[in-house]
Amino acid sequence: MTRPSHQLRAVVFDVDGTLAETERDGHRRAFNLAFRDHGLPYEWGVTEYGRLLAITGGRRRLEAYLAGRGHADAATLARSVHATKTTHFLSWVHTGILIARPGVHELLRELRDREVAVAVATTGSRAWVTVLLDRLFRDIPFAAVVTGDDVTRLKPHPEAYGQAVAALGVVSEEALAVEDSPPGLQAADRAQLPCLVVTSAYHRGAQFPGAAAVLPSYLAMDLFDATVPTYLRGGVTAEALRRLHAVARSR
Ligand code: XBP
Ligand code: MG
Repeated sequence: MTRPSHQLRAVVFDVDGTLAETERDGHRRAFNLAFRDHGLPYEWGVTEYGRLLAITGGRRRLEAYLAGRGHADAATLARSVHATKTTHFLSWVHTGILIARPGVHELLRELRDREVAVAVATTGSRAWVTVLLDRLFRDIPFAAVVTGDDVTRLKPHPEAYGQAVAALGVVSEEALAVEDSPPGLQAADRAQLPCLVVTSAYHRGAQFPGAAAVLPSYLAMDLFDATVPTYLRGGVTAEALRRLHAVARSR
């Protein structure tokens, strides 16, 4: 039996900035503690870290920065500092101080209840990603979790999305991505997944060409914004995603 073509069967979520606001006060501070632990005279400020986010993947970000500061052993040093950073970040994940973005847990539950599969495609490290998902969304069965450790090329390369779609057993036309950043949108786009962008703090002013829609939050909007379709103004619900996917596929 053939199944109805191009119905929404899976939603693939990014993690950092999309499921939780992790960057400014989470990853950035963990990097700074790791610099201190390794006796390195660096401290990334809020604005500087925002610029550095253009380099995806914490270890790559560190390596590029350290190479730019003249460290001949930048790759080895980055590996070691990043391991320390991960330990700090993971300890915060365990304490439960990181919270989900408002409205996202309700959306995940709705998708689960409608039997729309949910998955993750992130450049973050597996060591903390799986713990964070378990802490924040224990009742959500993620059908696939693709992390930065599972791919050879990080976003904006589409590899993570390609792996997630393959693991879900769907075709890209049956899936939708949710992202917060320009490299994330590019990755989804290059994997041929329509993408809803829910901007995070660091990417509010960015351009998102090709996004199916761009919203500041998962919650209902209290301002009239003619650029947002009516069916999304009541918040990002499972039904709104189904409609957004249908519209995006028909373009
Ligand atoms: C997130 C990243 C990650 C995090 C840090 O981007 O690039 O590197 O900043 O996590 P996206 P790690 O949301 O597009 O996946 O240090 O574990 O890499
Ligand atoms: Mg992100």
